[in-house]
Parts: sequence; C-alpha cells; structure tokens
Amino acid sequence: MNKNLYKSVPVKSSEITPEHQYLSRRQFLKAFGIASAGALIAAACGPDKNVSPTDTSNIDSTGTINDFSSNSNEKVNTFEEITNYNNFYEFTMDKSSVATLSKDFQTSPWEVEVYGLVEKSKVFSIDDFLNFDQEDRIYRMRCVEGWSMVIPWLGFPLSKLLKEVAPRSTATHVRFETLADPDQMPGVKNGFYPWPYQEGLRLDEAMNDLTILSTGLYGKVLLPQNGAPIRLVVPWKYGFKSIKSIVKIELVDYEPDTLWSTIAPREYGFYANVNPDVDHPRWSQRTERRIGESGRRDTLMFNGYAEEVAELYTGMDLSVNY
Ligand SMILES: Nc1nc2c(c(=O)[nH]1)N[C@H]1C(S)=C(S)[C@@H](COP(=O)(O)O)O[C@H]1N2
Ligand SMILES: [Mo]
Repeated sequence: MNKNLYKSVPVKSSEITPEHQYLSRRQFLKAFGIASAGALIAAACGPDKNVSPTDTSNIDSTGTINDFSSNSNEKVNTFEEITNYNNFYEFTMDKSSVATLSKDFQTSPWEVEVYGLVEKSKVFSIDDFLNFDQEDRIYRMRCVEGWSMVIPWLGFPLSKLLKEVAPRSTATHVRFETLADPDQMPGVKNGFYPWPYQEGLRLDEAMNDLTILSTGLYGKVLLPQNGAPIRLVVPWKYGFKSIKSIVKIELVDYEPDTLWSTIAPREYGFYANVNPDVDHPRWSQRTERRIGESGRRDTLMFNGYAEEVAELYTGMDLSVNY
C-alpha cells in the first residue's frame, strides 16, 4: 500500500471553533444533572504521533486535547448547520425536518444493552456513559451521498466500553441497533424500511481509538436529530455507519447484516470506508460538497484518517471490499 496516498491530514489547533460556542464542562454536566466534574476530565490520548499529551498548543478553550481536528483550511461547521441538516430516517427522509420531528424524542431514561460473546454483559445507563472520561474529537463526516461536515464531538472511545464487558476470544464483530419506536418515530410507523436500523464493525475497527460513542457536540448534550443520547462515530467510514440512538450492542462471531446492505448490497457495503477511487454505482465519490461552502472539495482516502486506520485493511482489495 502506498503510504503517501493514505497520508493523514495534519492537525492544526488554530481553526478550532471559538470559545464562546462551547458550554463549560460544568454547564455540560449540569445539563445532564450531574454534580461532580470528576467524571469529565478529558483524556489526553490518541494515535496522532505529532501531538504529545503535554503539548499545550493543541489544547482548546475547554482544556482538552483536540486530536484529529481538521486541516488548517477546513472550518468546523456551525452548531446551526450540524443540528439542522440531518439524516435520521426513523423520523423522516427530509434532512431539514429531522430537527422539528425529533424535538420531543424521549432520550431519558435510556438503556443500552451490551451482550453476546462477552464475559460480563451489562446494561448501561446515561450515567454509566458519562462515567467514561469525555473527550473532544473534531472529525470530518462524509456522507455517502457526497456532502460533508466537520463536527466537534464529545464522547469516549468505544474500546473503553468494550473492555468493560470483556469480549470473548470468539467474538469477531460488533452489531449495533437503534431504537425503533413507531409512537415516537414517524418513519418507523410508516414501515417502509426494515427497522430497526442496524450497523456493524469488525472488532478491530471497533477497538480503534478513532471509533467513539458520542454523548454531545459543541460541548452540549447531543440533540435528538444527531442521535441522542448516544451514537456511534466512525470518521473514516461513510456517515451511515455512524448509527444513532443506540439501544443494543452485541458481540458476535459473524459479519452482521446492516440496514443499508440489506436494502442495496451493491451500493452500500459492510466496510463502507471512504474511498475517492471507488465510485458508488450511481455517482462518483471523488469529490464532496462541504456544507456551508460553495464548490467541491476532493474526498480523501479514509476521509483523511489513513495514517490511523489503513493498516486495518492490509491485504484487502479496497476496490472490491467497499
Ligand atoms: N439510526 C440511524 N442512524 C443514522 C442514520 C439513520 O437514518 N438512522 N443516518 C446515517 C447517515 S446516512 C448519516 S450521513 C449520519 C448523519 O449524522 P448527523 O445527522 O448527525 O450529521 O447518521 C447516520 N446514522
Ligand atoms: Mo449519510
């Protein structure tokens, strides 16, 4: 594999969203009704070799490390853009109506069952999720449809949750499921798609440090349209892999079915790694429209995260295994 082709886009802290747009950590905790900030000390970890945990030039206004942020010529999208242009088919296929249709969605109480090929299956509550150190992760998000954003997530590595349940040695994949409640979700009531929305990752993809469960963005509690109260974010894959409002996480020993591969296997493969060289059967993936910009940008191999993830696919024919 040609390393240069897959080179990671460098980290620059200068373009990180202005301070006033973030809630303080205390405000974030308050929004969740949690008194102690102890749970939210940010962790200084991540595979970006250029950033040492003690390098303060990479620390933003909230005092946390922003690894994986965007290139210097990329701006973080506004809160307005991120919360009003959404794909969440359980509510509607109309991107600009998701916010309105999901505004009363009940995200508390909420439970996520983690089970299957694990030593210690467990039902996690929102409080359990907030007990993991919350990190700021500024990631690009590339939708398979050809648009993209840069989003300042708050969350924690999925690997930390998986370590708690101790996957058995026989587990090879992780399967995720979204809530499917016809009473709250008009798109589920209409029945057109094979609900629940399901997604999956190989276990090593799930354990990669870039893969997070997100609890918020812009330092605020996640809104329903973005997958509250907990959603997956896998930044090197097309957006549909980043499943929202998760209620089940199952460790399995097979490649799980996903909603999109069930509907159109030729169009939406299991891996769905962002790859400008592999066209979607109905359009090119070479470029993308960054929301808020005119014109188009080149799409980057693995969405710009090749340095962190290309080795997961050594020996795989990336033109076939899309
Ligand atoms: N449960 C569920 N998860 C989902 C979707 C969905 O329709 N239902 N859409 C996916 C797609 S296609 C994209 S591009 C992203 C969009 O995330 P955002 O609206 O937070 O930007 O969510 C993904 N996760
Ligand atoms: Mo998407």
